[in-house]
Amino acid sequence: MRLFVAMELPEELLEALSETSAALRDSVRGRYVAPDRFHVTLAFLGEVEGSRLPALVEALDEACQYHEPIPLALGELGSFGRRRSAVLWQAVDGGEALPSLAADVRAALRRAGFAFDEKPLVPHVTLMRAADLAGGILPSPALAGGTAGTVTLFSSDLSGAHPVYTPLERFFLG
Ligand code: 2AM
Repeated sequence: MRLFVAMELPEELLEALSETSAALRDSVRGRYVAPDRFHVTLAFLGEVEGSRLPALVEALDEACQYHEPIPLALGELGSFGRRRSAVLWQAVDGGEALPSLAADVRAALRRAGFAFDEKPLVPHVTLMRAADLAGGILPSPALAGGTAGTVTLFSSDLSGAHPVYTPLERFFLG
């Protein structure tokens, strides 16, 4: 199965992200991410054998147990990739706590022998894919703050028209 580890977001952030996404609809063409799939990825593992799930859960449990819930604030819009086919996202600021949690999650994965995408963490919530940014001016994003207390192991099923993310296990902070 295809797996990734992410933070689910508090209601205040989800509402503001939905507002930003709605404002973008008027100015940017591309594929919108449905609000029920908004999350902040901490580590992307890709394909993992189902038989390795218990070891993975144990590693994540260990990484999360010493972390407290994290105050998060939404920031500016940013993008990855090409101007005419970009991943468009809104930044998430969790101070030192968020990179520290991600670093501990990644270290625990490494110790347990799980490979993951080693790109440096850029904390963000993806709002659009294949976004055409060549056209107009982007709207100002809606801002909000709130506390996130859950790290979730998700499976990602890409076989249908839209990705389906399924929470497999939740790890509560604090
Ligand atoms: P994103 O964080 O920019 O949205 C499931 O695919 C999630 O893992 C998405 O949130 C995706 O991008 C993130 N992700 C991180 N690295 C990835 C990679 N190398 N391939 C696919 N998805 C990746």
